Amino acid sequence: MIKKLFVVHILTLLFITSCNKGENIKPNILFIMSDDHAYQAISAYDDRLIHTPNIDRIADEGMLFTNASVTNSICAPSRAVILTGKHSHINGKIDNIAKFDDSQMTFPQLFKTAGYQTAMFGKLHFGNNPKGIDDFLILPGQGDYINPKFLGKDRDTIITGYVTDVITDLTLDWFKNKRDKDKPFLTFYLHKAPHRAWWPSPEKFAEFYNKKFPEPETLFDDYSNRGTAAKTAEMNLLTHMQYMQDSKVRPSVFEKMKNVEPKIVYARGDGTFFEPSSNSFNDRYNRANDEQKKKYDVILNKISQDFETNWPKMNTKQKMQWKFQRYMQDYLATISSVDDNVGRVLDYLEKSGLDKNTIVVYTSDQGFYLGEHGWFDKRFIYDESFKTPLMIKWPNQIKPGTTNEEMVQNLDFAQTFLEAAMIDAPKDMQGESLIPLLKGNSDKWNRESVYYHYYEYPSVHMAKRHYGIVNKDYKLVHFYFDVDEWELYDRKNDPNEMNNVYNDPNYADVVVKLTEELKELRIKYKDSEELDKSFLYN
Ligand code: SGN
Ligand code: CA
Repeated sequence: MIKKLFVVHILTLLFITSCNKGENIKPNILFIMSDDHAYQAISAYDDRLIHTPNIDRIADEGMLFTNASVTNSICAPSRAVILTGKHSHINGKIDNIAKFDDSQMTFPQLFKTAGYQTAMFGKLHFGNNPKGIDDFLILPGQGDYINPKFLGKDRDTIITGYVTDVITDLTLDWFKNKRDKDKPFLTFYLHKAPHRAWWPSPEKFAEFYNKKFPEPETLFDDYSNRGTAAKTAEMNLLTHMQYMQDSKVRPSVFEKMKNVEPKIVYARGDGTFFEPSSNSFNDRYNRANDEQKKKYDVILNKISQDFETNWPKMNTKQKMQWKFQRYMQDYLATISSVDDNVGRVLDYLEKSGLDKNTIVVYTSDQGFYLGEHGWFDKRFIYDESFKTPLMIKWPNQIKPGTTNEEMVQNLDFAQTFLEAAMIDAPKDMQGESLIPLLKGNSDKWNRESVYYHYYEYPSVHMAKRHYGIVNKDYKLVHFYFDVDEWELYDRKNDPNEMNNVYNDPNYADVVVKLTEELKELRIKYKDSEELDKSFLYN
Protein backbone atom coordinates (compact mmCIF):
# COMPACT_ATOMS: atom_id res chain seq x y z
CA MET A 1 0.00 0.00 0.00
CA ILE A 2 2.74 2.41 1.04
CA LYS A 3 4.66 1.53 -2.12
CA LYS A 4 1.54 2.20 -4.21
CA LEU A 5 1.01 5.60 -2.56
CA PHE A 6 4.65 6.44 -3.12
CA VAL A 7 4.33 5.68 -6.85
CA VAL A 8 1.17 7.80 -7.14
CA HIS A 9 2.95 10.62 -5.34
CA ILE A 10 5.94 10.46 -7.65
CA LEU A 11 3.67 10.38 -10.70
CA THR A 12 1.74 13.41 -9.42
CA LEU A 13 4.97 15.28 -8.81
CA LEU A 14 6.20 14.42 -12.28
CA PHE A 15 2.90 15.63 -13.76
CA ILE A 16 3.02 18.95 -11.88
CA THR A 17 6.66 19.51 -12.85
CA SER A 18 5.97 18.82 -16.51
CA CYS A 19 2.94 21.16 -16.45
CA ASN A 20 5.04 23.86 -14.84
CA LYS A 21 7.73 23.35 -17.42
CA GLY A 22 5.10 23.68 -20.13
CA GLU A 23 3.87 26.90 -18.54
CA ASN A 24 7.36 28.28 -18.24
CA ILE A 25 8.07 27.82 -21.91
CA LYS A 26 5.61 30.61 -22.59
CA PRO A 27 7.70 33.76 -22.53
CA ASN A 28 6.87 36.84 -20.49
CA ILE A 29 6.45 40.05 -22.44
CA LEU A 30 7.42 43.52 -21.25
CA PHE A 31 6.20 46.11 -23.74
CA ILE A 32 7.87 49.48 -23.15
CA MET A 33 6.50 52.36 -25.17
CA SER A 34 7.14 56.06 -24.85
CA ASP A 35 5.10 58.83 -26.40
CA ASP A 36 6.64 60.75 -29.33
CA HIS A 37 10.16 59.36 -28.86
CA ALA A 38 12.12 60.11 -32.05
CA TYR A 39 14.67 57.50 -33.09
CA GLN A 40 17.09 60.42 -33.57
CA ALA A 41 17.07 60.67 -29.77
CA ILE A 42 18.24 57.12 -29.02
CA SER A 43 21.97 56.53 -29.20
CA ALA A 44 21.50 53.00 -30.56
CA TYR A 45 20.30 54.82 -33.72
CA ASP A 46 22.18 58.10 -33.56
CA ASP A 47 24.39 59.46 -30.80
CA ARG A 48 24.62 63.08 -31.92
CA LEU A 49 21.88 64.34 -29.61
CA ILE A 50 21.84 62.13 -26.54
CA HIS A 51 23.37 59.07 -24.99
CA THR A 52 20.74 56.52 -23.86
CA PRO A 53 22.80 53.67 -22.40
CA ASN A 54 19.84 51.83 -20.88
CA ILE A 55 17.53 51.82 -23.88
CA ASP A 56 20.57 50.80 -25.94
CA ARG A 57 20.98 47.73 -23.73
CA ILE A 58 17.86 46.29 -25.35
CA ALA A 59 19.40 46.70 -28.80
CA ASP A 60 22.79 45.41 -27.64
CA GLU A 61 21.20 42.28 -26.24
CA GLY A 62 18.68 41.90 -29.06
CA MET A 63 17.61 43.25 -32.45
CA LEU A 64 17.45 46.87 -33.62
CA PHE A 65 14.98 47.62 -36.43
CA THR A 66 16.10 50.48 -38.68
CA ASN A 67 13.01 50.60 -40.91
CA ALA A 68 10.22 50.22 -38.35
CA SER A 69 7.27 52.49 -38.98
CA VAL A 70 3.71 53.23 -37.95
CA THR A 71 0.60 53.04 -40.13
CA ASN A 72 -0.80 56.40 -38.93
CA SER A 73 1.56 58.72 -37.11
CA ILE A 74 -0.51 59.91 -34.20
CA CYS A 75 -0.93 58.79 -30.64
CA ALA A 76 -4.26 57.12 -29.94
CA PRO A 77 -4.64 55.66 -33.46
CA SER A 78 -1.19 54.07 -33.18
CA ARG A 79 -2.17 52.48 -29.88
CA ALA A 80 -5.40 51.17 -31.41
CA VAL A 81 -3.41 49.62 -34.28
CA ILE A 82 -1.06 47.97 -31.78
CA LEU A 83 -3.86 46.54 -29.66
CA THR A 84 -6.06 45.30 -32.53
CA GLY A 85 -3.43 44.39 -35.15
CA LYS A 86 -5.60 46.24 -37.68
CA HIS A 87 -5.23 49.41 -39.71
CA SER A 88 -7.05 52.56 -38.54
CA HIS A 89 -9.73 52.34 -41.22
CA ILE A 90 -10.64 48.86 -39.94
CA ASN A 91 -10.40 49.42 -36.17
CA GLY A 92 -12.17 52.78 -36.55
CA LYS A 93 -9.81 54.87 -34.37
CA ILE A 94 -8.65 57.01 -37.27
CA ASP A 95 -7.63 60.02 -35.16
CA ASN A 96 -7.32 61.22 -31.57
CA ILE A 97 -10.95 62.37 -31.67
CA ALA A 98 -12.79 59.24 -32.88
CA LYS A 99 -14.08 56.91 -30.18
CA PHE A 100 -12.32 53.55 -29.78
CA ASP A 101 -14.86 50.76 -30.12
CA ASP A 102 -13.82 48.55 -27.25
CA SER A 103 -16.18 45.76 -28.21
CA GLN A 104 -13.53 44.67 -30.73
CA MET A 105 -10.86 42.12 -29.87
CA THR A 106 -7.52 43.37 -28.56
CA PHE A 107 -4.54 41.07 -28.11
CA PRO A 108 -4.26 41.41 -24.27
CA GLN A 109 -7.71 39.78 -24.01
CA LEU A 110 -6.35 36.74 -25.83
CA PHE A 111 -3.36 36.63 -23.49
CA LYS A 112 -5.57 36.77 -20.42
CA THR A 113 -7.77 33.95 -21.72
CA ALA A 114 -4.63 31.91 -22.42
CA GLY A 115 -3.57 32.17 -18.77
CA TYR A 116 -1.27 35.18 -18.77
CA GLN A 117 -1.30 37.74 -15.98
CA THR A 118 -1.69 41.15 -17.59
CA ALA A 119 -0.89 44.67 -16.35
CA MET A 120 -0.62 48.20 -17.71
CA PHE A 121 0.95 51.33 -16.23
CA GLY A 122 1.20 54.81 -17.77
CA LYS A 123 -0.29 56.41 -20.85
CA LEU A 124 -2.87 54.60 -22.93
CA HIS A 125 -4.66 57.73 -24.18
CA PHE A 126 -8.12 56.22 -24.60
CA GLY A 127 -10.53 54.16 -22.56
CA ASN A 128 -10.47 54.10 -18.79
CA ASN A 129 -10.94 50.36 -18.65
CA PRO A 130 -8.48 48.59 -20.94
CA LYS A 131 -9.88 45.19 -21.88
CA GLY A 132 -8.05 42.05 -20.83
CA ILE A 133 -5.86 43.84 -18.29
CA ASP A 134 -5.85 42.50 -14.71
CA ASP A 135 -4.10 45.42 -13.04
CA PHE A 136 -3.74 48.92 -14.35
CA LEU A 137 -3.16 52.54 -13.44
CA ILE A 138 -3.35 54.75 -16.51
CA LEU A 139 -3.12 58.48 -17.06
CA PRO A 140 -6.36 60.18 -18.04
CA GLY A 141 -5.98 61.29 -21.70
CA GLN A 142 -2.61 62.97 -22.19
CA GLY A 143 -1.88 62.97 -18.45
CA ASP A 144 0.38 65.37 -16.55
CA TYR A 145 4.13 65.45 -16.00
CA ILE A 146 4.06 66.76 -12.44
CA ASN A 147 2.18 65.00 -9.63
CA PRO A 148 0.03 63.09 -12.14
CA LYS A 149 -3.45 61.68 -11.68
CA PHE A 150 -4.07 58.00 -12.54
CA LEU A 151 -7.23 56.07 -13.29
CA GLY A 152 -7.40 52.61 -11.77
CA LYS A 153 -9.80 49.69 -11.74
CA ASP A 154 -11.06 50.40 -8.26
CA ARG A 155 -9.77 53.87 -7.52
CA ASP A 156 -8.34 57.03 -9.08
CA THR A 157 -5.31 58.54 -7.43
CA ILE A 158 -2.90 61.48 -7.61
CA ILE A 159 0.71 60.49 -6.99
CA THR A 160 3.31 63.05 -5.96
CA GLY A 161 6.41 62.99 -8.13
CA TYR A 162 7.63 63.17 -11.71
CA VAL A 163 5.51 61.13 -14.10
CA THR A 164 8.33 59.02 -15.58
CA ASP A 165 9.58 58.03 -12.12
CA VAL A 166 6.04 57.39 -10.89
CA ILE A 167 5.08 55.10 -13.81
CA THR A 168 8.28 53.15 -13.17
CA ASP A 169 7.62 52.90 -9.42
CA LEU A 170 4.15 51.52 -10.18
CA THR A 171 5.56 48.97 -12.63
CA LEU A 172 8.29 47.86 -10.24
CA ASP A 173 5.84 47.64 -7.35
CA TRP A 174 3.64 45.38 -9.48
CA PHE A 175 6.61 43.16 -10.35
CA LYS A 176 7.72 42.89 -6.74
CA ASN A 177 4.39 42.62 -4.96
CA LYS A 178 1.58 41.70 -7.33
CA ARG A 179 3.06 39.38 -9.89
CA ASP A 180 1.62 35.87 -9.85
CA LYS A 181 4.69 33.67 -9.98
CA ASP A 182 2.68 30.77 -11.42
CA LYS A 183 1.70 32.65 -14.55
CA PRO A 184 3.62 34.22 -17.42
CA PHE A 185 3.06 37.97 -17.71
CA LEU A 186 2.22 40.55 -20.35
CA THR A 187 3.09 43.95 -18.92
CA PHE A 188 2.67 47.34 -20.58
CA TYR A 189 5.05 50.01 -19.26
CA LEU A 190 3.95 53.13 -21.12
CA HIS A 191 5.66 56.50 -20.72
CA LYS A 192 4.03 59.86 -21.22
CA ALA A 193 7.42 61.43 -21.94
CA PRO A 194 8.67 62.93 -24.19
CA HIS A 195 5.24 64.29 -25.24
CA ARG A 196 4.73 68.04 -25.65
CA ALA A 197 5.05 70.31 -23.64
CA TRP A 198 8.31 68.49 -22.77
CA TRP A 199 8.31 69.25 -19.06
CA PRO A 200 11.45 67.71 -17.48
CA SER A 201 12.01 66.73 -13.86
CA PRO A 202 13.58 69.62 -11.88
CA GLU A 203 16.95 67.84 -11.82
CA LYS A 204 17.06 67.14 -15.55
CA PHE A 205 15.76 70.65 -16.32
CA ALA A 206 18.86 72.03 -14.56
CA GLU A 207 21.20 69.47 -16.12
CA PHE A 208 20.08 70.07 -19.71
CA TYR A 209 19.51 73.84 -19.63
CA ASN A 210 23.12 74.69 -20.46
CA LYS A 211 23.63 72.07 -23.14
CA LYS A 212 23.97 72.91 -26.83
CA PHE A 213 22.80 70.49 -29.51
CA PRO A 214 23.73 70.12 -33.18
CA GLU A 215 21.10 71.46 -35.58
CA PRO A 216 19.60 69.19 -38.23
CA GLU A 217 20.61 69.93 -41.83
CA THR A 218 17.05 70.89 -42.74
CA LEU A 219 16.25 73.25 -39.85
CA PHE A 220 15.82 76.17 -42.24
CA ASP A 221 13.78 74.27 -44.83
CA ASP A 222 11.62 76.62 -46.93
CA TYR A 223 9.50 73.75 -48.30
CA SER A 224 10.28 74.55 -51.91
CA ASN A 225 10.13 71.42 -54.10
CA ARG A 226 7.44 70.04 -51.80
CA GLY A 227 3.64 70.21 -52.04
CA THR A 228 1.03 72.35 -50.35
CA ALA A 229 0.78 70.13 -47.27
CA ALA A 230 4.34 70.78 -46.08
CA LYS A 231 3.97 74.50 -46.74
CA THR A 232 0.73 74.90 -44.81
CA ALA A 233 1.41 72.63 -41.82
CA GLU A 234 1.53 74.46 -38.50
CA MET A 235 4.45 72.81 -36.81
CA ASN A 236 7.36 75.13 -37.49
CA LEU A 237 9.58 75.91 -34.52
CA LEU A 238 9.84 79.59 -35.29
CA THR A 239 6.24 80.34 -36.17
CA HIS A 240 4.19 77.71 -34.32
CA MET A 241 6.07 76.63 -31.24
CA GLN A 242 4.67 78.52 -28.28
CA TYR A 243 6.86 80.76 -26.14
CA MET A 244 5.24 80.06 -22.81
CA GLN A 245 4.23 76.41 -22.61
CA ASP A 246 6.93 75.15 -25.02
CA SER A 247 9.96 77.43 -24.66
CA LYS A 248 8.95 78.06 -21.02
CA VAL A 249 9.16 81.84 -21.00
CA ARG A 250 7.16 83.06 -18.01
CA PRO A 251 3.79 84.60 -18.97
CA SER A 252 4.72 87.89 -17.22
CA VAL A 253 7.82 88.24 -19.40
CA PHE A 254 5.95 87.16 -22.54
CA GLU A 255 3.37 89.88 -21.89
CA LYS A 256 6.12 92.52 -21.52
CA MET A 257 7.84 91.36 -24.69
CA LYS A 258 4.65 91.71 -26.69
CA ASN A 259 5.08 95.47 -26.39
CA VAL A 260 8.57 95.19 -27.84
CA GLU A 261 7.63 92.66 -30.50
CA PRO A 262 3.91 92.33 -31.18
CA LYS A 263 4.60 89.45 -33.59
CA ILE A 264 5.58 86.94 -30.93
CA VAL A 265 2.34 85.09 -31.21
CA TYR A 266 1.25 81.83 -32.78
CA ALA A 267 0.84 81.98 -36.54
CA ARG A 268 -1.79 80.01 -38.41
CA GLY A 269 -1.16 78.62 -41.87
CA ASP A 270 -3.73 81.01 -43.37
CA GLY A 271 -1.65 84.03 -42.33
CA THR A 272 -3.73 84.92 -39.26
CA PHE A 273 -2.38 84.95 -35.71
CA PHE A 274 -3.65 84.15 -32.26
CA GLU A 275 -2.27 84.77 -28.82
CA PRO A 276 -1.70 81.61 -26.85
CA SER A 277 -3.18 81.60 -23.39
CA SER A 278 -0.90 81.89 -20.39
CA ASN A 279 -2.92 79.01 -18.91
CA SER A 280 -1.04 76.59 -21.10
CA PHE A 281 2.04 77.46 -19.02
CA ASN A 282 0.36 78.11 -15.68
CA ASP A 283 -1.76 74.95 -15.59
CA ARG A 284 1.36 72.84 -15.96
CA TYR A 285 3.62 74.88 -13.65
CA ASN A 286 0.97 75.14 -10.94
CA ARG A 287 0.78 71.39 -10.55
CA ALA A 288 4.15 71.62 -8.79
CA ASN A 289 4.19 71.98 -5.01
CA ASP A 290 6.27 74.72 -3.35
CA GLU A 291 9.33 72.57 -3.01
CA GLN A 292 9.20 71.49 -6.65
CA LYS A 293 8.46 75.05 -7.82
CA LYS A 294 11.54 76.35 -6.04
CA LYS A 295 13.71 74.02 -8.13
CA TYR A 296 11.91 74.80 -11.39
CA ASP A 297 12.08 78.55 -10.69
CA VAL A 298 15.88 78.65 -10.82
CA ILE A 299 15.85 77.59 -14.47
CA LEU A 300 12.59 79.27 -15.45
CA ASN A 301 14.06 82.60 -14.28
CA LYS A 302 17.20 82.08 -16.35
CA ILE A 303 15.15 81.30 -19.46
CA SER A 304 13.01 84.40 -19.03
CA GLN A 305 15.99 86.65 -18.37
CA ASP A 306 17.79 85.33 -21.41
CA PHE A 307 14.68 85.81 -23.55
CA GLU A 308 14.05 89.36 -22.33
CA THR A 309 17.65 90.45 -22.81
CA ASN A 310 18.63 88.69 -26.00
CA TRP A 311 15.53 88.05 -28.08
CA PRO A 312 15.13 91.63 -29.39
CA LYS A 313 18.76 91.62 -30.58
CA MET A 314 18.41 88.41 -32.60
CA ASN A 315 17.84 88.08 -36.32
CA THR A 316 15.37 85.51 -37.67
CA LYS A 317 18.01 82.81 -38.01
CA GLN A 318 19.18 83.29 -34.43
CA LYS A 319 15.61 83.18 -33.17
CA MET A 320 15.09 79.83 -34.86
CA GLN A 321 18.33 78.62 -33.32
CA TRP A 322 17.29 79.84 -29.86
CA LYS A 323 13.97 78.02 -30.14
CA PHE A 324 15.66 74.86 -31.38
CA GLN A 325 18.07 74.80 -28.43
CA ARG A 326 15.28 75.40 -25.87
CA TYR A 327 13.23 72.65 -27.52
CA MET A 328 16.06 70.13 -27.50
CA GLN A 329 17.08 70.95 -23.92
CA ASP A 330 13.62 70.08 -22.61
CA TYR A 331 12.74 67.25 -24.98
CA LEU A 332 16.03 65.45 -24.38
CA ALA A 333 15.88 66.08 -20.63
CA THR A 334 12.58 64.16 -20.50
CA ILE A 335 14.21 61.34 -22.47
CA SER A 336 17.12 61.18 -20.10
CA SER A 337 14.58 60.39 -17.34
CA VAL A 338 12.99 57.70 -19.51
CA ASP A 339 16.41 56.15 -20.05
CA ASP A 340 17.30 56.14 -16.34
CA ASN A 341 13.99 54.55 -15.51
CA VAL A 342 14.16 51.91 -18.24
CA GLY A 343 17.51 51.05 -16.64
CA ARG A 344 15.80 50.53 -13.26
CA VAL A 345 13.33 48.08 -14.78
CA LEU A 346 15.97 46.18 -16.78
CA ASP A 347 18.08 45.92 -13.62
CA TYR A 348 15.14 44.46 -11.73
CA LEU A 349 14.49 41.87 -14.44
CA GLU A 350 18.13 40.83 -14.32
CA LYS A 351 18.37 40.71 -10.54
CA SER A 352 15.21 38.65 -10.27
CA GLY A 353 16.29 36.30 -13.07
CA LEU A 354 13.07 37.10 -14.96
CA ASP A 355 15.07 38.49 -17.86
CA LYS A 356 15.94 34.99 -19.06
CA ASN A 357 12.42 34.22 -20.23
CA THR A 358 11.20 37.74 -20.97
CA ILE A 359 10.80 39.43 -24.33
CA VAL A 360 11.53 43.13 -23.85
CA VAL A 361 10.32 45.56 -26.50
CA TYR A 362 11.17 49.26 -26.66
CA THR A 363 9.23 51.42 -29.08
CA SER A 364 7.30 54.67 -29.40
CA ASP A 365 3.75 55.34 -30.61
CA GLN A 366 5.38 57.16 -33.55
CA GLY A 367 8.45 59.18 -34.43
CA PHE A 368 8.84 62.95 -34.07
CA TYR A 369 10.50 65.89 -35.81
CA LEU A 370 13.43 67.29 -33.85
CA GLY A 371 13.82 70.38 -36.02
CA GLU A 372 14.06 68.47 -39.33
CA HIS A 373 12.23 70.57 -41.94
CA GLY A 374 12.03 73.23 -39.23
CA TRP A 375 9.35 71.12 -37.52
CA PHE A 376 8.25 69.62 -34.24
CA ASP A 377 5.28 67.18 -33.92
CA LYS A 378 4.58 64.21 -36.24
CA ARG A 379 1.58 63.15 -38.46
CA PHE A 380 3.36 63.17 -41.84
CA ILE A 381 4.59 60.17 -43.80
CA TYR A 382 8.00 61.92 -44.08
CA ASP A 383 10.60 59.77 -42.36
CA GLU A 384 11.12 61.28 -38.90
CA SER A 385 7.48 60.79 -37.92
CA PHE A 386 6.65 57.79 -40.12
CA LYS A 387 9.50 55.77 -38.67
CA THR A 388 9.51 54.74 -35.04
CA PRO A 389 12.19 53.27 -32.81
CA LEU A 390 11.95 49.52 -32.32
CA MET A 391 14.25 47.13 -30.53
CA ILE A 392 13.46 43.72 -29.12
CA LYS A 393 15.47 41.42 -26.89
CA TRP A 394 14.65 37.76 -26.22
CA PRO A 395 17.45 35.73 -24.70
CA ASN A 396 18.39 32.54 -26.55
CA GLN A 397 16.02 33.38 -29.40
CA ILE A 398 17.34 36.65 -30.83
CA LYS A 399 21.02 36.94 -31.59
CA PRO A 400 22.39 39.85 -29.51
CA GLY A 401 23.50 43.00 -31.31
CA THR A 402 21.70 42.32 -34.60
CA THR A 403 20.25 44.95 -36.91
CA ASN A 404 17.28 44.42 -39.16
CA GLU A 405 16.36 46.62 -42.13
CA GLU A 406 13.01 45.09 -43.10
CA MET A 407 9.86 47.21 -43.48
CA VAL A 408 8.11 46.29 -40.23
CA GLN A 409 5.24 48.16 -38.58
CA ASN A 410 3.39 48.63 -35.31
CA LEU A 411 0.64 46.68 -37.10
CA ASP A 412 2.80 43.56 -36.65
CA PHE A 413 3.17 43.64 -32.87
CA ALA A 414 -0.03 41.79 -31.91
CA GLN A 415 0.64 38.80 -34.18
CA THR A 416 4.30 38.71 -33.10
CA PHE A 417 3.44 38.54 -29.41
CA LEU A 418 0.66 36.01 -30.00
CA GLU A 419 2.98 33.71 -31.92
CA ALA A 420 5.69 34.03 -29.26
CA ALA A 421 3.10 33.04 -26.65
CA MET A 422 1.78 30.21 -28.83
CA ILE A 423 -1.69 31.71 -29.00
CA ASP A 424 -3.60 31.60 -32.30
CA ALA A 425 -4.00 35.04 -33.86
CA PRO A 426 -7.46 35.95 -35.20
CA LYS A 427 -7.56 35.56 -38.97
CA ASP A 428 -8.66 39.16 -39.54
CA MET A 429 -5.55 40.72 -38.01
CA GLN A 430 -3.67 42.55 -40.77
CA GLY A 431 -0.02 42.41 -39.73
CA GLU A 432 2.67 39.75 -40.00
CA SER A 433 4.42 38.06 -37.13
CA LEU A 434 8.02 39.26 -36.80
CA ILE A 435 9.11 35.93 -35.30
CA PRO A 436 10.93 34.75 -38.48
CA LEU A 437 12.95 37.99 -38.46
CA LEU A 438 13.64 37.74 -34.74
CA LYS A 439 14.89 34.17 -35.16
CA GLY A 440 17.07 35.10 -38.12
CA ASN A 441 14.92 33.42 -40.80
CA SER A 442 14.64 36.42 -43.11
CA ASP A 443 13.93 34.19 -46.11
CA LYS A 444 10.50 33.52 -44.60
CA TRP A 445 9.73 37.25 -44.77
CA ASN A 446 8.54 38.61 -48.11
CA ARG A 447 7.04 42.03 -47.46
CA GLU A 448 8.53 44.76 -49.65
CA SER A 449 6.36 47.74 -48.90
CA VAL A 450 4.04 49.12 -46.25
CA TYR A 451 0.84 51.17 -46.30
CA TYR A 452 0.28 54.44 -44.43
CA HIS A 453 -2.86 56.55 -43.94
CA TYR A 454 -3.21 59.74 -41.85
CA TYR A 455 -6.58 61.40 -41.21
CA GLU A 456 -6.63 64.05 -38.46
CA TYR A 457 -7.39 67.19 -40.50
CA PRO A 458 -8.46 69.93 -40.12
CA SER A 459 -7.02 69.89 -36.63
CA VAL A 460 -4.07 71.02 -34.53
CA HIS A 461 -0.89 71.36 -36.69
CA MET A 462 -2.94 71.24 -39.90
CA ALA A 463 -1.21 68.28 -41.57
CA LYS A 464 -3.41 67.37 -44.53
CA ARG A 465 -4.91 63.91 -44.97
CA HIS A 466 -2.81 61.54 -47.01
CA TYR A 467 -2.08 57.93 -47.75
CA GLY A 468 0.95 56.31 -49.32
CA ILE A 469 3.21 53.38 -49.95
CA VAL A 470 6.79 53.09 -48.72
CA ASN A 471 9.47 50.59 -49.66
CA LYS A 472 13.20 50.69 -48.96
CA ASP A 473 13.86 52.81 -52.06
CA TYR A 474 10.83 55.05 -52.58
CA LYS A 475 7.86 56.73 -50.98
CA LEU A 476 4.74 57.61 -52.96
CA VAL A 477 2.14 59.82 -51.27
CA HIS A 478 -1.31 61.06 -52.20
CA PHE A 479 -2.63 64.16 -50.40
CA TYR A 480 -6.27 63.69 -51.28
CA PHE A 481 -8.29 66.09 -49.21
CA ASP A 482 -8.38 69.88 -49.71
CA VAL A 483 -5.87 69.32 -52.49
CA ASP A 484 -5.20 66.50 -54.93
CA GLU A 485 -1.42 66.25 -54.94
CA TRP A 486 1.04 63.42 -55.35
CA GLU A 487 4.61 63.28 -54.08
CA LEU A 488 7.42 60.83 -54.73
CA TYR A 489 10.66 60.67 -52.77
CA ASP A 490 13.82 58.82 -53.64
CA ARG A 491 14.76 57.50 -50.20
CA LYS A 492 18.26 56.39 -51.17
CA ASN A 493 19.38 59.51 -53.05
CA ASP A 494 17.39 62.09 -51.09
CA PRO A 495 17.23 60.78 -47.50
CA ASN A 496 16.19 64.19 -46.18
CA GLU A 497 13.16 64.16 -48.50
CA MET A 498 13.73 67.64 -49.88
CA ASN A 499 12.72 66.95 -53.49
CA ASN A 500 9.38 65.73 -54.69
CA VAL A 501 10.30 63.96 -57.94
CA TYR A 502 6.77 62.88 -58.85
CA ASN A 503 6.85 64.95 -62.07
CA ASP A 504 10.48 64.24 -62.91
CA PRO A 505 10.51 62.21 -66.19
CA ASN A 506 13.43 60.15 -64.85
CA TYR A 507 11.06 58.65 -62.31
CA ALA A 508 8.12 58.05 -64.64
CA ASP A 509 8.52 54.26 -64.48
CA VAL A 510 8.77 54.29 -60.69
CA VAL A 511 5.56 56.34 -60.50
CA VAL A 512 3.69 53.86 -62.70
CA LYS A 513 4.92 50.84 -60.74
CA LEU A 514 4.33 52.29 -57.29
CA THR A 515 0.90 53.68 -58.17
CA GLU A 516 -0.14 50.16 -59.14
CA GLU A 517 1.36 48.69 -55.96
CA LEU A 518 -0.36 51.31 -53.84
CA LYS A 519 -3.69 50.40 -55.45
CA GLU A 520 -3.05 46.73 -54.65
CA LEU A 521 -2.12 47.53 -51.05
CA ARG A 522 -5.34 49.48 -50.61
CA ILE A 523 -7.26 46.46 -51.83
CA LYS A 524 -5.24 44.06 -49.69
CA TYR A 525 -5.87 46.08 -46.52
CA LYS A 526 -9.51 46.82 -47.48
CA ASP A 527 -9.10 50.60 -47.69
CA SER A 528 -11.01 52.52 -50.36
CA GLU A 529 -12.22 55.90 -51.56
CA GLU A 530 -15.65 55.17 -50.09
CA LEU A 531 -14.04 54.65 -46.67
CA ASP A 532 -11.92 57.81 -47.07
CA LYS A 533 -15.13 59.75 -47.64
CA SER A 534 -16.92 58.11 -44.75
CA PHE A 535 -14.22 59.37 -42.39
CA LEU A 536 -14.57 63.02 -43.38
CA TYR A 537 -15.82 65.34 -40.66
CA ASN A 538 -19.30 66.72 -41.14
C1 SGN B 1 -1.72 68.16 -28.10
C2 SGN B 1 -0.42 68.88 -28.45
C3 SGN B 1 -0.13 68.73 -29.92
C4 SGN B 1 -0.13 67.26 -30.29
C5 SGN B 1 -1.46 66.65 -29.90
C6 SGN B 1 -1.58 65.19 -30.21
N1 SGN B 1 -0.53 70.27 -28.12
O1 SGN B 1 -2.80 68.78 -28.73
O2 SGN B 1 1.12 69.32 -30.20
O3 SGN B 1 0.10 67.10 -31.65
O4 SGN B 1 -1.64 66.81 -28.51
O5 SGN B 1 -0.53 64.46 -29.63
S1 SGN B 1 -0.30 70.75 -26.57
O6 SGN B 1 -0.16 72.20 -26.64
O7 SGN B 1 -1.48 70.38 -25.82
O8 SGN B 1 0.87 70.10 -26.06
S2 SGN B 1 -0.71 62.94 -29.44
O9 SGN B 1 0.61 62.38 -29.08
O10 SGN B 1 -1.66 62.74 -28.39
O11 SGN B 1 -1.18 62.41 -30.71
CA1 CA C 1 2.34 60.20 -29.46
